[in-house]
Amino acid sequence: MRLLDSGPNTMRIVLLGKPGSGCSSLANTILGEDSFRSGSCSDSKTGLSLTKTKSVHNRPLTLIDTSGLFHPGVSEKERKASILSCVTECAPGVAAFLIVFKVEKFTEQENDIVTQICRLFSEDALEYAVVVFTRGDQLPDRVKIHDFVSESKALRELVEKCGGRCHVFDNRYWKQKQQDEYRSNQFQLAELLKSIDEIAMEHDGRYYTDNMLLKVENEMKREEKLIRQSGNMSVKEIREQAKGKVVKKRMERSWFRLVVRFVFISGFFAALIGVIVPKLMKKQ
Ligand SMILES: Nc1nc2c(ncn2[C@@H]2O[C@H](COP(=O)(O)OP(=O)(O)OP(=O)(O)O)[C@@H](O)[C@H]2O)c(=O)[nH]1
Ligand SMILES: [Mg+2]
Repeated sequence: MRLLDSGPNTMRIVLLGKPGSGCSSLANTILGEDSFRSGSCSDSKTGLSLTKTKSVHNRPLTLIDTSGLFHPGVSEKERKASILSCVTECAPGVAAFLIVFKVEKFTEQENDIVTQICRLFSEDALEYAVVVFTRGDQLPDRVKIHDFVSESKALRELVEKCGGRCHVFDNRYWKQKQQDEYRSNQFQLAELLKSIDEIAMEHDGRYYTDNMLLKVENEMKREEKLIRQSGNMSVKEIREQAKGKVVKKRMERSWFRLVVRFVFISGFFAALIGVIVPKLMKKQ
């Protein structure tokens, strides 16, 4: 675990959700500008995570939009690349995970996203997580998001694991100041930021990290050192190049490992056949 202020002086907030759940729109609502593309022209088709850093209510936030990470029907190679892209953006650690759902029935699919998040990071990630709903306009009148959550056992249990933190936005209809204070993105953003501060306080200012993130960070630091020696570049440019190099090297390593495994397994079966077949022939 490391302190929030170590490394780049920003709080990395990662948005994770089922395709189309509203991650990019929510990131735009939080930043107050259209930095991420949403809808049919979304950036998620590349499967790569995108980031934007901005001061929001005096907090330097880096939002990591991972739209595309959980897209079904992508090849193993594409999935690996999108996971690596997400991990390099999150390293060395994450201040908060926003698990994004629409206000609609919580099904096995939504549950599966949570399982995948815990597999990619770890169960401990939920201690740093906030459940955030989009399409708040679909909440019935006077119903608050905690009432909606309490109607589903699975959702209730998830929110409990996330320290009871859950908020609701409507990226389309709650932009302007509403008569109902609760149904307003400004109000919900202030509440969300309080939850993020709460997470930092609960962990004494330490952000979430794990072996994978630390390993990737170390690899990036090594790459950064080499890049720095090779020319005059800004810190940001060096970091971006290092991310690209780590992703490329890790992709190559994973293919190399796959080939070695294939050669090993085929060799094993060839040897097995070489031993068994002659023995069977002898018996006959
Ligand atoms: N009514 C309403 N529409 C929303 C809301 N949030 C997102 N949308 C719409 O839902 C669609 C998907 O939103 P995105 O922000 O692209 O969702 P995403 O999770 O980033 O989607 P992918 O990147 O394609 O996986 C877009 O057409 C948005 O305009 C919301 O709160 N209310
Ligand atoms: Mg998106």
